[in-house]
Amino acid sequence: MRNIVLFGPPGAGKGTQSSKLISKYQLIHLSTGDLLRSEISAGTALGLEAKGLMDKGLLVPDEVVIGMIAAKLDANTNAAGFIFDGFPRTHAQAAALDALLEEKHTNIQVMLSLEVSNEELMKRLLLRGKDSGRADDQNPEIIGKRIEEYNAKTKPVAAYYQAQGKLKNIPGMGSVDEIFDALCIAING
Ligand code: B4P
Repeated sequence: MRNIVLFGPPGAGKGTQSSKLISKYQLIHLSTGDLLRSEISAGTALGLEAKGLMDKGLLVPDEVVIGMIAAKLDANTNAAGFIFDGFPRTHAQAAALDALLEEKHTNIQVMLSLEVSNEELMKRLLLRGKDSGRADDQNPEIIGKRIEEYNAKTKPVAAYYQAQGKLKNIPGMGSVDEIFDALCIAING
C-alpha cells in the first residue's frame, strides 16, 4: 500500500494537490476537513460540535478525528493506498494513525510538507472565502488563529515523521502544476 501524509499550514494547497495526486496514483483521499464539513452539512451532533470550533479557527478534539479516520480505513480495506490530507494535526493523531496502520500491516511511506509564507496563506484563504462560503476563510483574525494553532500544535508533527526518516519538504509557492510535479518526484524517489 502507498500511504502518503500531505502536510502544511491552512491554505498550503493540501486539498488542491490531493485531488491531483489521487487520480494519478489511484489513492483514496481522506481529508478530515472535508469529513467534518460533511458532518456539519448533515446536521449531526458531531458536526454541530465541530462547527463551533472550526468557525473559531480551533482544532477539533483528537478522539473525534481519529474515530472518523479509523472508520474510513475499515471501510476501504481493498484500497491501493491513502492520501491523508489535514491529518494528523497533532502528535496524538500521528501516534494513533501509526497504530491503526500497523493493525492493517501497513505504514506511512512519506510525509510531504508544503512550505508557504504566512502572507501567501492569508491571501489564498481570503480569496477562497469570497466564494467558498466557509466561515473560517472570511476573517483575517480567524485565519490568523488557524495559523497560530498550526504553529503551536501541528508543525511539531513534522519532527515525528522526520525521526522516522519520512519527511520531505516541498516548496508550496508557484503554480499548482509546478508544485504537483515536485510532489510526484518526491513520491517516486
Ligand atoms: P481543512 O479542511 O484541512 O482546511 P485547510 O487546511 O484550510 O485547507 P487546505 O490546506 O486543504 O486548502 P488548500 O491549500 O487546498 O481544515 C479546516 C478546519 O477543520 C481546521 O481549521 C480545523 O478546525 C478542522 N480540522 C480538520 N482536520 C483536523 C484534524 N485532523 N484535527 C483537528 N481539527 C481538524 O486551498 C487553499 C486555497 O489556495 C484554495 O482556494 C486554492 O485554490 C488556493 N491554492 C492552492 N494552491 C495554490 C497555488 N499554488 N497558488 C495559488 N493558490 C493556490
